[in-house]
Amino acid sequence: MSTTIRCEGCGAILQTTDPNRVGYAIDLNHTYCQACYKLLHYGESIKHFHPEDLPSLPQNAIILMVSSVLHLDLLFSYPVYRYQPEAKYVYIINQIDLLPKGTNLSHLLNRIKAYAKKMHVPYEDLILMSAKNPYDVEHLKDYLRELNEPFVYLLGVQNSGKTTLFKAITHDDKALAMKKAGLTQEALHRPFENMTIYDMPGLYQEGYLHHILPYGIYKDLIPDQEIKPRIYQLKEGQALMLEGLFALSFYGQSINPIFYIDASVKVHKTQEDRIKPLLEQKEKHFKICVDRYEDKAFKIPEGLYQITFADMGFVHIKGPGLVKMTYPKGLHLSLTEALFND
Ligand SMILES: Nc1nc2c(ncn2[C@@H]2O[C@H](COP(=O)(O)OP(=O)(O)OP(=O)(O)O)[C@@H](O)[C@H]2O)c(=O)[nH]1
Ligand SMILES: [Mg+2]
Repeated sequence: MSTTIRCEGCGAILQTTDPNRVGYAIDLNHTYCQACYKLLHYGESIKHFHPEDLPSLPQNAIILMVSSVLHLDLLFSYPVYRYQPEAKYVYIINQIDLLPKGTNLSHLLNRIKAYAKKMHVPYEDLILMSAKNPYDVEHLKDYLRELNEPFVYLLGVQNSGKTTLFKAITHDDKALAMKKAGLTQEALHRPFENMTIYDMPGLYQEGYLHHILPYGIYKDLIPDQEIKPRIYQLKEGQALMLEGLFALSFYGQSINPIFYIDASVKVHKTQEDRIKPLLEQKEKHFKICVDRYEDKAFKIPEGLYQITFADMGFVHIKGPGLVKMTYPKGLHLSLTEALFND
């Protein structure tokens, strides 16, 4: 009889034959595959695998669609309900602890509800929470008890916090939850009372930082603590540079963009015509990763709008106006209404 031994960090089937394939370990008795071991102990990411397959889901399932507040512009872009139309879909808007204290959460919730309606997305509930807040996790457990279905699946984009939630609900202490995108390779499962909770591999989102940057760099650009909004005043001809990655410029007299990004991300003011030479210089830092920078103009209507740049954060801008973003080719950018008032 053959048994399958899995890595307890990422769920991959352990194998000792091919170091270039997922799940490689020197010894099948190890708790972790080599990739998870190196990530856990040395913070080193040796290879980026993107799990592709989504297993079929049973009808009597609760699907917790986990999204980070940083990924909300793409919240309803995966037609996941097609995988199992009979399941109950509950949207978990996770990592709300990243938003500044005092953020108008009811405004955020109403915006998301309006967005779901516009996109004709069916859902059972929308829950705003933080997987790192024990009080929120207890609430979620009560909620699951009430629904009382045998199978609960955590689905969503990579790095949205599925494994963090899985660990919090089931008290698993081995699964790895870190900023490495695509960490969970295959479904992990554990009991929670009379239910089974499945932590699924993350859905791959093209255009996020992991698309162009190595783990060692992008892990420091993604916020992990409460974001303090940064307000800038720009006059005609001025621009802002974010690290060597993004630049924001505009057409008009003045603009007061408010950035929601990690505290460690350096932002500095420059002149619009300095963007290109500065990016070329800065490129040294990201040289191996960024092939080419592109420009994109955003026409901002009247009102408060949000430009989201990959999974790094977003900026709020009051329209009307015309804003230009310069960014590494291939990174995801979007313009939406601001999800909350400043
Ligand atoms: N601040 C904050 N960070 C969180 C929260 N939930 C998860 N994180 C962090 O987000 C990162 C990714 O979390 P994971 O749980 O590994 O994400 P995942 O969805 O399982 O990712 P994949 O396995 O790649 O699909 C980790 O650094 C977590 O500590 C949260 O509610 N608040
Ligand atoms: Mg995971």
